[in-house]
Amino acid sequence: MSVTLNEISEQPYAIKKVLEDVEGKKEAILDLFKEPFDNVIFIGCGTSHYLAMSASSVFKKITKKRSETLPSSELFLYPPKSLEKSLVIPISRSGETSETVMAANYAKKNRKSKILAISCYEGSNIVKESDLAVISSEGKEKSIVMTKSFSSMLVAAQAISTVVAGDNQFLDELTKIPKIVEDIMKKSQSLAEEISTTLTLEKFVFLGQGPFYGTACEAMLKVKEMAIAWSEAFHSLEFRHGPKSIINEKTLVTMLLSDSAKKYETDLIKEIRALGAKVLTVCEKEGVESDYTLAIESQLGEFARIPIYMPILQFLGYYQALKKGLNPDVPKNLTQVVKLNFI
Ligand code: F1P
Repeated sequence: MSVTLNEISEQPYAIKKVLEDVEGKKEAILDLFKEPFDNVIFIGCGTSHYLAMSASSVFKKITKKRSETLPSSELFLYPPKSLEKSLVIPISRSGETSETVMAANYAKKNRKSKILAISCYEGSNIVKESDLAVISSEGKEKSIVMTKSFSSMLVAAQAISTVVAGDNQFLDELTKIPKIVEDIMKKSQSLAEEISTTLTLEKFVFLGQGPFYGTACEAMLKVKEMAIAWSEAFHSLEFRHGPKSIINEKTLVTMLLSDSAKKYETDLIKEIRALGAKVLTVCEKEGVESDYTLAIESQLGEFARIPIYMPILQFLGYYQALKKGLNPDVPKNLTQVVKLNFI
């Protein structure tokens, strides 16, 4: 049995456990935020960078505070000003990725920033560098590609946002996610398998606005890593401004439908289909004309339901790999952790 397939299916439990970890660290999180940070910078590499994008979007919305995202390397190569008044939130499954550890080290030692780490490994270097850490203990993976680590660490970031904002209504929404992900798992798997077995595809485009853009980037990376296929991600409405020229009849465009941009995204789906691409729409409820639809029926707002969109996106990369006779557990050219010998 594939480790990746198992780990995709283990997401509900990993999410449930990380919510408990945040619950246990509520006071420590509130203590840390007593400092009047003028910016909160989420950083990461690869999947964790894309996770940081969605996490920062949620943080801004829920806490109404300033936040931004950087790939870890940018933080120490092109450091933003006033780092000393910033909180840096490094996200790293392993907690050992060289650029992320280097960035945290730079921010702490050279700029006296505070560090709040999100990782799957308690004893990792990134946790050692941090003033506080939230750990997704069940997010640990044998697979090289990140799946349950992504969704559980994203929920950790969402839960931290609710603690900082004192927004119990949003926290209540997050506690519903494990069961909804459990309930959507089979439907996600069979739809991804159906698409991969019935369509001959050569290009994959993932579209998302706001909190869904980071998630679209992560879906793009899953297809690249597991299926070694051409894939790109864009803010939904950016697709018209040039990239749509790549559409052909072997293109699958996946729309991660939001609430705020739904009207515009629904019009765009019509246009994309008229150009000959197939469209998979991942959304809250049925009613959007599409070639394939996964309606999650979560009753949750757009900033809460992001992790529920993940299984179908991960299964898509998985089944595309199988279709090409590839082993998703052993992606080409990749290692589980990138450690640079000069850092
Ligand atoms: C993240 C990462 C993944 C990538 C591969 C190597 O590492 O770059 O994005 O898919 O698994 O590691 P981490 O900092 O989250 O451990």
